[in-house]
Amino acid sequence: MNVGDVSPSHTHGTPAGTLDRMNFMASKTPTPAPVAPKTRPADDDGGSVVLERRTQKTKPPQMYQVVMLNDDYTPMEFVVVVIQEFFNKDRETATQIMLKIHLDGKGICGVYSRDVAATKVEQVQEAARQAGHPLQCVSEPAE
Ligand code: TYC
Repeated sequence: MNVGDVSPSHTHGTPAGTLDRMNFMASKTPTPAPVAPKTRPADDDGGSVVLERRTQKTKPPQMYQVVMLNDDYTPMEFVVVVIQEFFNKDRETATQIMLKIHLDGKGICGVYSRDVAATKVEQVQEAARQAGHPLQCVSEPAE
């Protein structure tokens, strides 16, 4: 039976040729759905799976070093405590870093992601401001 046998196109406003096309399409065998790729190794490949090596596309994020600056007024003890507190250094390491800053004019207290470095700078500046010391530190790209 054809579609046109039930509803003749010319009496129901269907454009001429439409029913012919529908009957043509209905006569086609549907194409089979795509078969999912095998997730297990085939029987004859010895059970090995080869992974293609891809060129690495992402590079690690830029890191930032927090650099503390020397001045003539901030007490050494305050600097040591700040380095211990905000840069998680033990007392000996903090003392070495403080002395390096004192002697060289500046020194690296730690290396972090950009946001963490910015937060460290704010914490140091706020602690110095509250204590009334001119201690300064900045963050800058490492390497
Ligand atoms: N130069 C300071 C002093 O002699 C000590 C000091 C060290 C200050 C490190 C700041 O980042 C600094 N009291």
